[in-house]
Amino acid sequence: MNEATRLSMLIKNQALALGFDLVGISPAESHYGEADLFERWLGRGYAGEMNYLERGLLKRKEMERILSGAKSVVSCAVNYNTENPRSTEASGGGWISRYAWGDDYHDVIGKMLGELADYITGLFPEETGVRAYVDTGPVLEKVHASHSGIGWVGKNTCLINQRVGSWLFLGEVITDIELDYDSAVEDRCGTCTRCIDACPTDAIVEPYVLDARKCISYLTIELKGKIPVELREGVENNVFGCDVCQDVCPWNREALFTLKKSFAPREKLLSPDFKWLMELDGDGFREVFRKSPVKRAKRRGFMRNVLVAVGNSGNKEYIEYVKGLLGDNEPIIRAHAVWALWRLEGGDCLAKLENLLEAETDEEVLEEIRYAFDSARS
Ligand code: B12
Ligand code: SF4
Ligand code: SF4
Repeated sequence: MNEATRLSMLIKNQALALGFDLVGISPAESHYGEADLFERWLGRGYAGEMNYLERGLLKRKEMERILSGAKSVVSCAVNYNTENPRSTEASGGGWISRYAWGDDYHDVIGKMLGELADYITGLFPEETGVRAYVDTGPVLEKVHASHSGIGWVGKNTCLINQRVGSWLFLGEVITDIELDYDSAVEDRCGTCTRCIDACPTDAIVEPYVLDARKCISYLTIELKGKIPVELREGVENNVFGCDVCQDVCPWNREALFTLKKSFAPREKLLSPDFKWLMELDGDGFREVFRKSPVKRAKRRGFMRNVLVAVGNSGNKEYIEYVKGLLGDNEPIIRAHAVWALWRLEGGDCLAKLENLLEAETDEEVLEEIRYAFDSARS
């Protein structure tokens, strides 16, 4: 057995021992054709406000800029699927996407990758270059994972493993040591188009290409300001992320379940009750979403999403709760409360909105009030 083969075996065994479900290795090549497609994607404006993607373009294209002498990428994946209903089966309440039901994967997987990186450096007496990333690094993670044979990138743009499905978190250790490389697996989407057909906002604009600006995941997690009014209806009941294009994927029909306790759902986050969500104040939000990926949206972003979903619910029982948020300290929450109230009450809320006009000074909230009046007139 040559040295690269021996080291690759050791590293893969260690990754599995640390709890990764899948591991594969690919060369740290600079110019995969995909990097050019990524640039074209940016050029079309599909990244919306995610400016960090463009900022990291050169690093994404040339790994040498991340780690001098980079030779290999050890791609790892952890399954986060649990035995709970899909978004397409659940009824009532909001929807927090599956990946956010348990602990924040950045913490859980970051720690595992750190241990793998330490193991790799410990294999050599002399200094070895390693960089470990999960999600936030300037790395095209799906591209590297697919070249390392742990799955293919499907038409929904998620990495899918034939055996495990696509409920996977990805992470990688980049290193300057020479290893044995795995080969890519074939694309098994075939003629299927379920994800494209099911996407509520038509965000998959062509097979394998996502316009993030339309994607509910982007609108409810990444976007900082107001959700564009014309896209709010499409958000349906999603209050953080979206699972639809994975829930309908045949490769997830018999997806395996995770053994990681960290990703077990926190009870109240499964189809969460809207009344409960609308009552969360700053302390309540911090308490419920401690160590959860949802904390990223902050209360103001999360409550914005909740109000859009409540506005879409058509359920008049929520009116009093929405009214309670019309006086919130955060303008973005007041703005979306106006919209939700208009959706639930229609013309009946105009007198209330008229009263608000007198005290409101924030332009974004005023814009929503004017929108309700204009819609009532037309
Ligand atoms: C930005 C980002 C997003 C954006 C953009 C999503 C996207 N499809 O890339 C938004 C906010 C929408 C998002 C959503 C989600 N994300 Co995200 N996201 C990222 C992030 C940080 C960067 C990905 C990226 O570079 N996107 C840019 C585009 C260009 O990449 P791409 O889709 O791979 O682009 C390829 C295609 O467009 C193709 N292409 C372009 N033009 C053409 C033309 C033709 C003809 C063809 C064939 C191909 C083609 O080539 C491009 C390059 O390969 C990664 C982490 C990372 N560092 O990689 C996580 C990551 C991709 N996300 C992840 C997850 C879990 C999610 C969500 C499931 C979360 C949720 N439940 O809401 C959703 C899934 C939505 C979806 N259908 O993809 C996981 C994916 C795991 C997996 N199994 O694939 C990652 C890897 C994070 C992680 N470390 O685990 N995400
Ligand atoms: S995550 Fe939801 S909105 Fe985004 S592409 Fe998939 S189905 Fe469409
Ligand atoms: S739903 Fe069909 S087309 Fe979409 S990713 Fe899954 S197999 Fe591929």
